[in-house]
Formats: sequence, C-alpha cells, structure tokens
Amino acid sequence: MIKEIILSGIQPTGKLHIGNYLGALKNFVALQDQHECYFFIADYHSITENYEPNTKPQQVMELATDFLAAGLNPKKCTIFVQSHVAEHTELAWIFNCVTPISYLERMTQYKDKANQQQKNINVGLFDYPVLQAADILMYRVTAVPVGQDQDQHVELTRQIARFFNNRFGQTFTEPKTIHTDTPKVMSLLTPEKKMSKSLGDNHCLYIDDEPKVIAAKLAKAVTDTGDGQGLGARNLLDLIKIFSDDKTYKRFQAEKNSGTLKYSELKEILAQDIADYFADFRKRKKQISQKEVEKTLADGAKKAQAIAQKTMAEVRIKIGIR
Ligand code: AQP
Repeated sequence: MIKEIILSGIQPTGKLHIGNYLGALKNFVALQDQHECYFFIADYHSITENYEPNTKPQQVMELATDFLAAGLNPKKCTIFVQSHVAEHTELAWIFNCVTPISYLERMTQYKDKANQQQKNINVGLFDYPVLQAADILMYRVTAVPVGQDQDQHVELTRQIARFFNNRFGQTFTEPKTIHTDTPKVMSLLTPEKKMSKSLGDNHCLYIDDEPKVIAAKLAKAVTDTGDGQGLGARNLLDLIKIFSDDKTYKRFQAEKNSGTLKYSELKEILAQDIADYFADFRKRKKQISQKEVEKTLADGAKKAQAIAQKTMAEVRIKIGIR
C-alpha cells in the first residue's frame, strides 16, 4: 500500500450535516489509520461569508469537538486551525501572483456564493480557491478527501502547482482527489441541490440532531419534485443504503420498482437508523472537554507549522524574496 500524505479542511460555519460527514469526515476517520493525515479548521475561509465575529471562536471549538467525537485521533493525525499557521496566507499571496484571474472567474462555487451574498462579494470570496491551494500544497499533499462540490477547486490546485513549478522550478506535487461512495448528498427539500446549511436548517440533517428532530425533518423531506427524475426518492433510498441494513434497502428498492413503496414507512425507519448511527457521536460530543480540544489544537498547530516553515523557506528562496 502506498502511504499518502492527506489533507482536508472544513469551515467552522455551524453544525456539520450528513453531507459533510458522508462526503468528507467519515473518510477522514478511515484514512487516519493508514496515511499521514492533516485535518484543519478552515477559519480564514469561513470569514469570506457573512458572519458574526463573536460566534467564530465557539464555532471553531465546536468543529474541533466534532472532529474528536467523530473519531479523529490526535495520536494518528494532525488537527489544527488554519489561522494558527500564518504561512497559509503567505503562500496564498505568492500563489495569487502566478494564478490568472480568468481561472478564478470560472469557479462555480464563487458564482453560487456571490449570488447568495450579493451585498458582500468580497475579494476573499473570489480568492478562496487560491488559499485552498496554499492549504494543500504547503504539506506536499498527495491526496485530498473532499465532496464532489470541491472537485473544481482541487483541479485548480493542481494547475497552480504547475504554474508555480513552471515559473520557479519543480517544487510542488499535484494531489489527487479522493471521494467517498456518497460524494454528493442532496438537500431534503430541494433534492436537485446539494445539502447545504445556507439553504436552511430543514434542508439538512445535522449529525448532532436529536432523534425527534431527525424524524421531523425527514417527515417533511420531498420525494417527488415533479421533475420526472425522482431525485428526492433517490436521495432517501441512497441514505437507507448507507444507514440501514442491506435487507431493508433491498426491500424498499424492490417496492419502489413495483410502485408499492410507502415513503412514510421508509422515512420512519430511516430516522431511527440515522439517530442510532450517530448515538455514540452525540454521547462522545458531550464528554469531550474544552481542555482536551485546546491541547489538540495547540499540538496540531506546532506540528503543522514546523512543516509550513520548511516549505516557505524553500519557496521564498525560489521566488527571490530573502
Ligand atoms: N452535500 C454534500 N455532500 C457531500 N459532501 C459535501 N460537503 C459539503 N456538502 C456536501 C463536503 O464537506 C466538506 C466540508 O465542506 P465546507 O466546509 O466547504 O462546507 P460547505 O460545503 O460550505 O457546507 P455547506 O453546508 O454547503 O455550507 P454553506 O451552506 O455555509 O456553504 C467538503 O469536503 C465538502 O466537499
């Protein structure tokens, strides 16, 4: 087996939903056993959105707690906060100077977010993928586990590595993308769109939602959007496939094929199985102390910074800044 160098980040913007979990976090936990892994809290990315400064420290702590409760182990992987390693923003500036504006103009996430926050289309939002390239290339990463919505950004990261290497000599390796079996979980209410917090709480199942909340949200989930594609039904069946046993999935799939599927029954079983699946997570989350989280992040920052400083020493020499 090839030992990969793995890195991925999640923004501290509120609760994690099952899209974040199935598309990314679940994979992080599996990868830490076999690879050199770095997982970070992307706080500088998160300030490109509308936000309340007073809530940010709490959101960072909560996401770090989620990492630990989900099973990330600081003895097996490095967990840190992006802003604690100042080299990320320094490298992003350098990458800004080799990245053509036209490449950033193509980014679909930028277009979507600019549309969502028309009164706050800031330069950071536009430049977000360049900072992401710095996050990744800093650690000579070989593989990036992310959801499908991040594919275009990781492709840009590879291009930025090439732009830099062509201009200043071979320095950065091009990472590949790693997906889970569920790289795109869809919204409960608008299943043609990915599950996303910014759509609203009822579009998402949060991984620390209490069983009653899960049941209430699923009861309202759309099954037939009248699009002829049955996207809502497909999404629910995909979730049954993950969270329920094989027999249950096969039964519902057969009932769907024969037109006898009762969605109210499917939703009840799914709600129970999702609540059971995250029961340990909810329990562990309540047990993790602030001290444990703070120590994890302080140790992680030290380890990450040692590597970042080495990378930046080499980069500065290559670009002629001494
Ligand atoms: N619906 C999804 N299905 C699969 N994977 C997903 N990811 C996000 N949504 C889905 C993956 O989760 C990781 C963390 O992503 P992020 O921190 O960029 O969060 P996000 O995509 O911004 O999450 P939201 O809910 O969509 O937040 P808002 O609405 O605030 O922008 C990434 O690996 C991502 O691919």
